[in-house]
Amino acid sequence: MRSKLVVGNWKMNGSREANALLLTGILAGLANAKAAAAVCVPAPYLYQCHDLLQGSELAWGAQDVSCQPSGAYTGEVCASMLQDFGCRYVIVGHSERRAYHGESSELVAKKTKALIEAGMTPIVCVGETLEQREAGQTMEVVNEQLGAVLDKIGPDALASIVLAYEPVWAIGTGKTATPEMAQQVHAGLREKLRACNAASAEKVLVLYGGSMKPDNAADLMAQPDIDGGLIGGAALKAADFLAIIHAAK
Ligand code: 3PY
Repeated sequence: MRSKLVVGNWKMNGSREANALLLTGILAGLANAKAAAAVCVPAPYLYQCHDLLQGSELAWGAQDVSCQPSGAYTGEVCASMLQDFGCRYVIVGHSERRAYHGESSELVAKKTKALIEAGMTPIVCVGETLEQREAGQTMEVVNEQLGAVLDKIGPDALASIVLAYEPVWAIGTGKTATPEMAQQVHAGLREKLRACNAASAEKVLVLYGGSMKPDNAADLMAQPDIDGGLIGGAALKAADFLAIIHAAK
């Protein structure tokens, strides 16, 4: 039986004042949650999470990382810096990075490896566009994205990742995959994980992302292969984020 995990992806939102309110609001409502919870915040606010959340039940992390260890890479942030600020999770391969920053599956795989080597948990995002879904290519696309990561990290490191299925057509659109549609893809992803390392595959958390909200979270997370959520807009309101966390049974 896998535990549940709910992670807020704040994207490029926040201010010191708003974050303090949001984080204290979340902390106030976490008691008796059955799911573990985390927030992935913009890099400048990692120090604030480090200050406010240390010793609490709410973990924190970042939304991207460089695949390089250090050096002349202007604007980049490397894994050891994220670790310095107590990051437990780091999102890699979010579709917004693949689409707006041209990130390839090979680059996402390198970032994943860098994070594992630095002792953090990568949250590896995969997902298909609407055109790809309509062309019947969903599994082909997500298996290619996942496959690049598995080839790079190898079977022994499989248990070190969290996977997130985020259909691109459900991100920021308010559209959500039905629980059955999402479960079908999650089950397919689990099969691919099993082919890599059967024992570790049962332990890997596979989150659903893409307009998960308080009113659909319970049904999505009741599916056998949906182990939690990667939450966009609803993670920016303490009440909504807490409702999702508490929807996990
Ligand atoms: C969304 O739900 O919009 C997301 O992109 C979560 O990562």
